[in-house]
Amino acid sequence: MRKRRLFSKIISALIIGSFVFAFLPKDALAVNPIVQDVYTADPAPFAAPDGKLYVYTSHDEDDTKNGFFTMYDWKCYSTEDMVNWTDHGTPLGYEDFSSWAKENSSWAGQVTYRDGYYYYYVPINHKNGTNAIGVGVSESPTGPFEDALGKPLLGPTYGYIDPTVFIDDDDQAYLYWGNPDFHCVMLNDDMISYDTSFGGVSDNGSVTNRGIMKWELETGDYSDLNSQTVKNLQKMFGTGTRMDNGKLRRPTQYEEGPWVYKREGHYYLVFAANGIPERLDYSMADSPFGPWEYKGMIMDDNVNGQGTGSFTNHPGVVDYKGHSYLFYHTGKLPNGGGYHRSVAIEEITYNDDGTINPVPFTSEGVDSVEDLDPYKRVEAETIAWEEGIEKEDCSEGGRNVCDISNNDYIRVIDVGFGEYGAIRFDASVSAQGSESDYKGEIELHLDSKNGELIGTVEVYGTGGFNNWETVSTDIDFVTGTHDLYFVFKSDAANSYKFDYWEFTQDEIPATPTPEPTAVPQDNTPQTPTGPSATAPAASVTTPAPTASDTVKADVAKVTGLKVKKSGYKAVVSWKKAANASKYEVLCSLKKNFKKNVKKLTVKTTKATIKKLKKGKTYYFKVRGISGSIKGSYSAVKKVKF
Ligand code: FUB
Repeated sequence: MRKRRLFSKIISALIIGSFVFAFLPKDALAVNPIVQDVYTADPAPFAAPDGKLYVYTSHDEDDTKNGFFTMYDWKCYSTEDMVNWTDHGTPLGYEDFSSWAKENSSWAGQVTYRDGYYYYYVPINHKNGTNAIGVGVSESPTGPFEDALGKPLLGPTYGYIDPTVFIDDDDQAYLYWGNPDFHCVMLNDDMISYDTSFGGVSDNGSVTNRGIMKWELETGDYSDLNSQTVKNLQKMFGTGTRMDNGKLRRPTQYEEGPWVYKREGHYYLVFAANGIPERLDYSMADSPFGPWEYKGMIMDDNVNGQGTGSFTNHPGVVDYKGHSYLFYHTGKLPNGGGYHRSVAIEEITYNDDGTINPVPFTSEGVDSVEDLDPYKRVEAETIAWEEGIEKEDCSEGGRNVCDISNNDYIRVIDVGFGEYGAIRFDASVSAQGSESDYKGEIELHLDSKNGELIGTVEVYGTGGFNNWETVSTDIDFVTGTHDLYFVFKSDAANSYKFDYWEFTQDEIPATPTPEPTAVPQDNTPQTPTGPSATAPAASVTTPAPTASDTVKADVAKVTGLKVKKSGYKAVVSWKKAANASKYEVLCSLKKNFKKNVKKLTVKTTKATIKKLKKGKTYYFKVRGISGSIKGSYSAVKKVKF
């Protein structure tokens, strides 16, 4: 979704009155919807063997064609904390099934894993105009997936949409799907074929395709609503009231979007229910083939008089890091609606008997389950909330943030700086133009967009958007857990790109070795205790060195600082400082070195600082370092370029 200049869009839409108003959460703590730069729908969460939680979504195009779902591909995101989501781009599209698929039909799919491969079950329209279920395969959870069969796994026939896959504890895999009827097959171990050794039998006794179990929820004979068949179906899927032309169209609540899973011995079927607008209901069973028992609603389509903004809903349920989550979709992004949906999450709770407590849809969403570690590389496309930026495939692999303009921002929630704190920030950026072309800055703020400014990095041309360079700044010892805001400053649109970032932690002091208790040296008799009482008295123990013993000698102050200009570079040199094993060189536009700081760490007594700007005055200073010991800074040198 291009949500450039979000607020001006909202304002103009309100003025012209044609805007389907979808609220933008005003609560600074909002995490729903979880993706803001594109419209996402039909979430399928998957706790992968790598320990991450992935969510696969379908994708509503910005440009809706013929007033209907306009969907060409699927998206993938991952998290380790439930609030910051890393964008993995487009792992699969209808074009990957081009030998048999029709464009614009990439609807709700689901991924699972078996024996080193990931399988993506997706519904797509067949070239003959009906529906079919295909299967993509990949060795990576982020794809790319490719058509495993070169033909549909199921279909083509009407109503074959919304596959959900589930592997039971005995390793038997099941695939369920369908609107209006609900079906199930037992997948073979290869995950790309199914067991046809038994006759598919519908609930009302008619034999269907071999291997396909079918509950006829619309196509059956409902002329007698008091028949045992109808009563059985209603016990399993609820009593439906959906009418068409004065006739009951579906006798149950089941609509579409099934999600089947097992938890603590219970089998669950969660589904989109109650016609349009859809809510989410569920049934439970003691076996993967049922019989299902209808249990009621999990998520209403209307809370406090407010609708979800989407006439469909679609569930995905998962347990992750000790919590249970319901993924669903709404139309709550700006310009959102039934064909412009967005994925959201709520935590769900279970009762002792396995029943699920209903949850409302909210903008607050869920809390983080752990802090994000800023001391390892973090992809810039790892985002809880953003405004203005876009993401794209990166020339270095993965994704990067792009289309950056002035005051666009990214929020990352619960960044754990820890007790010892961050002292330095590095970011990988790229920009058109040469190293003397100033492009803008990235400001680092804590806890809000206008919160404490802890550092700023300047961005200059790197010789092209595919040439990535690291820019750095010192940070004034940030500790604890904070939300981190990257606020982008730039005079021009699309001025630079941002690939990843990382903080450096202050050196953690060595843990003092506990001093052993010395055996007394006098001849006072000891009271013997325990089996060692007969052992000869220990001789005097030599105490192990303590932390204070291991402190190295002071590092001498750096002297003899010289700065020579060489074009837009500064060649900085100084005299060797006693006990220093390396040196830290700082260069700043500010005399107090609080802002616009370039920092280099070198082992020699010379360093070159590049990309300085003509006409600007810079300040330089150097200090020696040995392990955790830092010497005093040299006198400051001031040089105009
Ligand atoms: O996204 C297209 C369709 O809308 C899905 O297949 C249904 O589940 C509903 O969400």
